[in-house]
Amino acid sequence: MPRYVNVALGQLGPIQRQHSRTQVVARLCALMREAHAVGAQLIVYPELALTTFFPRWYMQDEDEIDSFFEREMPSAATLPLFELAHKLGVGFYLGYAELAQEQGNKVRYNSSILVDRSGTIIAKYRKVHLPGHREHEPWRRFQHLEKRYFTPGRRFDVTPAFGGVVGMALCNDRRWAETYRVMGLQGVEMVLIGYNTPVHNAPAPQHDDLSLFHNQLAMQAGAYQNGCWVVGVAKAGVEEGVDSIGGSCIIAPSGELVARCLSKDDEMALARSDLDFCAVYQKTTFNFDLHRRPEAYAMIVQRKGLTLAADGTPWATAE
Ligand code: ING
Repeated sequence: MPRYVNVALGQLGPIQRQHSRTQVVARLCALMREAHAVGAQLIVYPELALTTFFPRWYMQDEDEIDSFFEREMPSAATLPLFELAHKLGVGFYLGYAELAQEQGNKVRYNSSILVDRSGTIIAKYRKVHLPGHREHEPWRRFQHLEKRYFTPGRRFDVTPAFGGVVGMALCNDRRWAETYRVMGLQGVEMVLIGYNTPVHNAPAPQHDDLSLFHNQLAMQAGAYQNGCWVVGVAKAGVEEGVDSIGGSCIIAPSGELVARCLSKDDEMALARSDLDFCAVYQKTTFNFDLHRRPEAYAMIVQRKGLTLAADGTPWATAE
């Protein structure tokens, strides 16, 4: 009997600064009801899905920054989503800005949670790859201050859920092969990834026309090279004057797209994902036990970047 998961894309259109959490949660609930109506057991929402993408602004006031973060999950504003999940039997992935307390200190993370079909949080992830910059860079049309506002996470875990093995990542994580491989080495069968991706990438504007292509390429590669399903969900459209891509999609272990959102607004799309389809790749082409050669990969963990050798060359010196 195939292990089907009916998974829905819960794409959001723009969230403007004045939109309240209550208004956004109502939109998330509407998407969940739509997903439930077509048989979904899981719906995936974007990164930072409760507020506008605030790292686009340089802020110095601590209270203003903290106003975009959640101190508790669920809170009074987000509880209706958990209650609906319980009522309908639809689990969800939700990205949000987390204000954590660690040894009495405030720590800010770019986080996501996995909630099961009873409405219970069963996993939390904290974004490992924080893109952008730390200091105010006025030359940019808009900032991308994730390195300023968030502390990076340090691990990619997987969770037994929805009849299979589920992993989580956030936005920029999807561009790095290591993200999928670390979870692939834990037997992941479905990776859930919310994102906010501006069309314009200030350091490399020549990439702007390729932003949707790169979005899909990265996730298709991750899916195929690890024999897993990948579900990518956008917060799309023009938020506070900044246009972000849509392109939410569900990708099979073959690397093929099986479902996609077509708009840049709130939109639900569905795919019936057979988790047993992972084996067609994980037990053959990407049978890690049979084919991988870790003894040749040491540099991947030993080096952060192009560690220049004494003579200025980055390449490994032959033994
Ligand atoms: N956003 C973007 C992302 O990785 C980015 C940042 C855009 C990096 C384009 C490089 C190129 O999709 C987030 N939130 O990570």
